[in-house]
Amino acid sequence: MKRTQTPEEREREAKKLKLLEELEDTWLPYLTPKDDEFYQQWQLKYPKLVLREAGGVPEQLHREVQEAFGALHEHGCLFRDLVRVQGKDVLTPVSRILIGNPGCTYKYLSTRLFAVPWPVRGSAAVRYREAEIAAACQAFLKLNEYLRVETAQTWGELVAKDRANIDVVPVCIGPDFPRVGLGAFDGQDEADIRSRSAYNVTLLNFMDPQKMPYLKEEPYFGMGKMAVSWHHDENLVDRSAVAVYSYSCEGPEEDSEDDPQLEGRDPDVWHVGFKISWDIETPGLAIPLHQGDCYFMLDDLNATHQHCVLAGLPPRFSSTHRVAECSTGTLDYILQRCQLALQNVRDGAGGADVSLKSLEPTVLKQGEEIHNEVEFEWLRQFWFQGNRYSKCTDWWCQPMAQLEEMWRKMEDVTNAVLREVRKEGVPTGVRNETLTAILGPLSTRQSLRREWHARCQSRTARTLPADQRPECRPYWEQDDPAMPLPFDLTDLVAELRGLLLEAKPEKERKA
Ligand SMILES: O=C(O)CCC(=O)C(=O)O
Ligand SMILES: [Fe+2]
Repeated sequence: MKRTQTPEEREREAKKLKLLEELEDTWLPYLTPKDDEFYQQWQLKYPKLVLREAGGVPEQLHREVQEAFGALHEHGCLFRDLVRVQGKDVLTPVSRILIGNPGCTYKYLSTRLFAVPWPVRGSAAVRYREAEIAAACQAFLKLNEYLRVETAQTWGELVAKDRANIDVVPVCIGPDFPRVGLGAFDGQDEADIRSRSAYNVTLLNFMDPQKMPYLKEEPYFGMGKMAVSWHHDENLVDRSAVAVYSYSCEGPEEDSEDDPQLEGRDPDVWHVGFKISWDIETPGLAIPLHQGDCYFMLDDLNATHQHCVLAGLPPRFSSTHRVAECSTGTLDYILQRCQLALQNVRDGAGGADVSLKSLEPTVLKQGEEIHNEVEFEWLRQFWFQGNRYSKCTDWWCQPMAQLEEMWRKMEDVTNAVLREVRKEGVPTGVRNETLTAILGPLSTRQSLRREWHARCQSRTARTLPADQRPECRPYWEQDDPAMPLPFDLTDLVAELRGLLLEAKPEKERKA
């Protein structure tokens, strides 16, 4: 399988390796609540990280949320994702499900997750497979609302404290004076805070360490086994908050004999780790998370810092509420895009003989780009995840069928465009402009199809149970009479390149 790594990924990887080399075989220091400097460092270097212990959350909400986690787990609604990391396909150790606003999606590690809708007011009733699944989605909506309000309030208080500090603290005071940080929240008003706390999805995580014999060791600080490696959360609205509800299924007060002699974090207890990106001076933090604890990453914390999840002994769930950047990630958005593309089809004669309203290169190019977008960002992403979505709800069935139907029409459109460029007697200049406009999107289509096809065949993909196994869809055989164009576009792209070259004057061809 070909490994595709972006230049940024390569650069980051090199930087990381260099950092690890510099460390040689020493660990960087990190702090836990057992350390005297823990709270001071937290206030000084991690002021936008806020912990809300379980006691501060309503008892009834705990009960509903914890029952909801259990129900989704029992009904088999959580799945390990086959994500792409540094050009390789890997299964996440944690199982996940995305719940959120109807039609919303969230993309991470090249994987678009499709939200199982929670029952927001004012949108059509959702059919769930089981009453318990319906109740669970309702519970996470309630938790979302609670965390949204708590986030905005805590954030507001922090901004106010920051402002007060600036006003009170004389300028001559030393740089290490503990405070939130001079103007750390510059120019933020209530509206910013409100929109950056307006969580539209939650990504649920589950892992039972006992069933995961191989977990990676934390590489920089020696914090022990990780359930989730160091990362920034992706695909979020700039400076938006993330709120996490953590539910480790620990027995009643199992109170592990806290041996104060022992160095580092307790390996039986789940923790969240924090570090400042690219900083090897500031100690990292490992914050223990007990049943029902919540933490908040406010403002730019997620951008300036990285976090990881350190495994404990018991199974654990978490619900991570986010403001997904979904300007190109909602069902309404992609439906509108498809409608835009199909506006170029003249009403009437359908099928293989579609006729196009405009042959303008910009119009054709846009059409082919939308064709790629719906195929690779929606249809292939969806079917790559097997049949998992139907476990909870049939909500995505009709939209996916509709998108596929529109995509199928776009195959006819591409076919019609090709008919035009192959026509005898088209002036060279016109033909070249058309060829130049469509060659980019068509060769992208060709290489992405190849990549998705290979991803679906990967060894890891084939080990998955049948109902989760990636489906390469749409897919059709070379000689399928129902399809106007082949699945594999290698020959076609070569033909178009040839046509373009042919039409160029001798001089240019040599250059
Ligand atoms: O489970 C947690 O506490 C956080 C998980 C996390 O970092 C993530 O899902 O991005
Ligand atoms: Fe995260």
